[in-house]
Amino acid sequence: MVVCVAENINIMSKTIGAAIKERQAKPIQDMARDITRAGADYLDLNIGPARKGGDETMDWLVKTVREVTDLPLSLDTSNPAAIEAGLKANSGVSLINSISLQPERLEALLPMAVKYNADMIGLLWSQEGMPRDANERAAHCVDIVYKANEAGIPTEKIWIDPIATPISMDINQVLAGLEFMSMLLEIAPGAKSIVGLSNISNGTPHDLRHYINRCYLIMLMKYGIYSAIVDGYDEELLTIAKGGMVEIVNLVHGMMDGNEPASKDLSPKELEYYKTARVLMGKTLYSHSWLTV
Ligand code: THG
Repeated sequence: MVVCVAENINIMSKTIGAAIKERQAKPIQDMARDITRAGADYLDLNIGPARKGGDETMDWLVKTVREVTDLPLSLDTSNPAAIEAGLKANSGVSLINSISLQPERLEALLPMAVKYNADMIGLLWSQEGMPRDANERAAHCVDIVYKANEAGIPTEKIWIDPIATPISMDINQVLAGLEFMSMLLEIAPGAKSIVGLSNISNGTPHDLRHYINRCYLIMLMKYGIYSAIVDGYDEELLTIAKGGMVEIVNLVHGMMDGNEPASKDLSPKELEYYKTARVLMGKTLYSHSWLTV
């Protein structure tokens, strides 16, 4: 079972963005109810950089969502004051999204995680920017767990995020994320993990994005991924996360073990996952038409 953090309440969305700016509760509450019913485990509340008035915005958003759901909340903004406003306003469980290795983030946010007894996402992003490979991710991971422990946060409350990037940009980063996941248990025993699945399919034609997200989730599950940031409206993805579609999961995991299925024997659904897994494993070059070739 993979813990599903729904990404849908975010300021980049046209309807939700406008509703947040105009303090219209209804579209947000309707969505929060829908996603709760669909089986999400957490709601990510993403208000972006929120430089001006972010604290008021997060306070309002948390209270608005709280009226219709008891789900734990992931507070997603780069404004630390807005994170704290969310932690104060939330009567339930909070996850800080996120704390990177940038000194000012560590300094501002680690004490908040302790004070409000919140879990934290440890984002493997440093002063030098994006990690280049699995080894750099491993080094950052050790660093952030050490610093968080030192501040009084137990490893069990740290959700490590290796940072997923679009497959249309660089397959090697996708592979590095997977390789890192295969190492995490040894690097940081007891730490949790989280990956933003939709990051991978950013830049992929809209109606095809779900194929990539679902297949990448299955691949991460091979290494025991703890949670994923997901589209809460993607039923098939939630089914996979909750332990369903076992045959498809076994097919993809078998491919990762080097078992090449006879593609002429595959059903259309299996073929869809087979082709997508080949792209995500770096065996077929990504192109927008990967499903039809
Ligand atoms: N790790 C962590 N936090 C994260 C991410 C991560 N927060 C932000 C992001 N990545 C996860 N959230 C989203 C939210 C929306 C989309 C992708 C990731 C998205 N939206 C559609 C689009 O832009 O085309 C549609 C927007 C809409 O209309 O709703 O792709 O990796 N820790």
